[in-house]
Amino acid sequence: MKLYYKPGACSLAPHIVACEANVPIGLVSVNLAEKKLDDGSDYFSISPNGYVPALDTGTGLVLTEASVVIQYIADQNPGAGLMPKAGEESRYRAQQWLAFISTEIHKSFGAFFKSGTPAETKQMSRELLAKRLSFVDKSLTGRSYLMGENFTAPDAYLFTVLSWAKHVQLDLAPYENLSRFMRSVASRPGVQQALREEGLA
Ligand SMILES: N[C@@H](CCC(=O)N[C@@H](CS)C(=O)NCC(=O)O)C(=O)O
Repeated sequence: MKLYYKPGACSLAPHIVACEANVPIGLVSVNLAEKKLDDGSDYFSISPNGYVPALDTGTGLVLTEASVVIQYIADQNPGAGLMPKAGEESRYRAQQWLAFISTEIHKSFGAFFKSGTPAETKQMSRELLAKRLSFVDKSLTGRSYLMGENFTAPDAYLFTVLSWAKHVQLDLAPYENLSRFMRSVASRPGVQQALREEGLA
């Protein structure tokens, strides 16, 4: 399998899942500004929308969308317990978290990274993020991770998108549970491995 990535982007989430689940993947760096790979080839031919992550599963299937790529990788080693089995109630809860992180948190950060975003749009995103982060903070009361005491795939995604907070002057300190969560996830060996492999640690 090959994961198309940019250091620290949302592709870090499936990368963490691969490291945590001991699923071997090759990493292919993408120049997102030019939509090119290191060999000069056109990234649009891999990912039609030109964004990361994309996963070449090696079976002729190329998947995009972080929330789906994450699940595909986790399902390669079910024993690692990063995604509950399909059909179980907990699978839907994990998918609910993935969808929430994708649409309510990941997308809200987009406004800060696109050049030319009007100040009012940024302010609206900031206010929405504050509401959604309060909800996640509350959800983490009395539990180490989103799904309970065990680290699962949604935690990798949440950690990844919240690691962008420092780039947009969003202070996580008032969210005590989230701050604890970030420290705890950052200290995991699989997470450290992914960060090292992306040149971030
Ligand atoms: N809908 C996609 C969005 C992925 C996305 O926003 N990727 C960003 C990096 S975090 C990217 O590649 N941006 C460059 C671009 O869109 O041109 C997903 O959920 O995976």
